Amino acid sequence: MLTIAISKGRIYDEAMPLLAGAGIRPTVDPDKSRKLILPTSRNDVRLLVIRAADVPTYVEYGAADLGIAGKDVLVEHGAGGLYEPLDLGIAKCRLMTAARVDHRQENQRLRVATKYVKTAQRYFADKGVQVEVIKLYGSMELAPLVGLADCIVDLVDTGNTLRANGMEPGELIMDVSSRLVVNKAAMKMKPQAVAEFIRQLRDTVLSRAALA
Ligand code: PRT
Ligand code: MG
Repeated sequence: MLTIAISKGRIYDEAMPLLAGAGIRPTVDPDKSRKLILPTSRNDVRLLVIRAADVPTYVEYGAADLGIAGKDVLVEHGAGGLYEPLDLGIAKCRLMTAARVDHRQENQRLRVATKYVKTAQRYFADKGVQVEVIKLYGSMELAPLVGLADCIVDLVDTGNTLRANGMEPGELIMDVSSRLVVNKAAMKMKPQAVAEFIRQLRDTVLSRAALA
C-alpha cells in the first residue's frame, strides 16, 4: 500500500490530473465527504487529506509514504528528513515581503507579520536586518493596515489580494511550486512501488511541460 498525503484546495485540484496520469483517481470527493482517508481507483494507493502545513510531518514520520507540498511549507518545516525527487510545477506563486503602499516604519525594530516565521527570520538575518517576527496563522495582509506590523512575508500570485488592501509587493524571497516528497524509510522498504510512482508522475509532469 502507498499512502500519499495531500492538502485540499489548490494543490489537490492541480495535483489530481497528475495523479490520474499514474492511474490514481480518488473514489470519494473530499469536498462532499468527511473522510480523511480517501480510497482510490488503485487498490494499492490511498490519499490522506490534511492541512498543507502538516504534509511534511506525516511524511517525515512515515505515516504517509509520499506527500505533495509547497516549497514554502517544506522550507519552513525544514526538509532534512525528506527526499524531494520531483518539482510538480503546480500551485506556483512567490514568497515575498510586502508593505503598505504608503508605508512608514512605525517601529524602531522592523516588525514582520507572517506564518513563515523561520523563513522570514533567516531571510532578514542574511540581509543583516534586525526584525521582530510576529507569528500569524492567516490574513497577513491585515496586520500592516491596523498597525500590528510594518510589513509581511506572504505568498503572492496575481497580487490582487495585496492591491485590494492598499499593499504592494517588496522583495522576492523565493519562487514556490509544489514538490513530491518521500519518506526515507519508504524509499528503502517499498523501493519498487515508490520508484514506479515517481517515474509515472515524472513522465506526466514532463509531457505536460512539453505541451505548455
Ligand atoms: O488555507 P489553509 O489555512 O487550510 O492552509 P493553506 O493556506 O496553507 O493552504 P492553501 O491550500 O491555501 O495553500 C497551499 C499551498 O498552495 C501553499 O503552501 C502554496 O505552496 C500554494 N499556493 C500557490 C498558494 C498560492 N498560490 C496563493 N496565492 N497559497 C496561498 N495563496 C494565497 C496567499 O497566501 C494570499 O492570501 O493567495 C493570496 C494571494 O493570491 P493573489 O493571487 O491575490 O496574489
Ligand atoms: Mg489558504
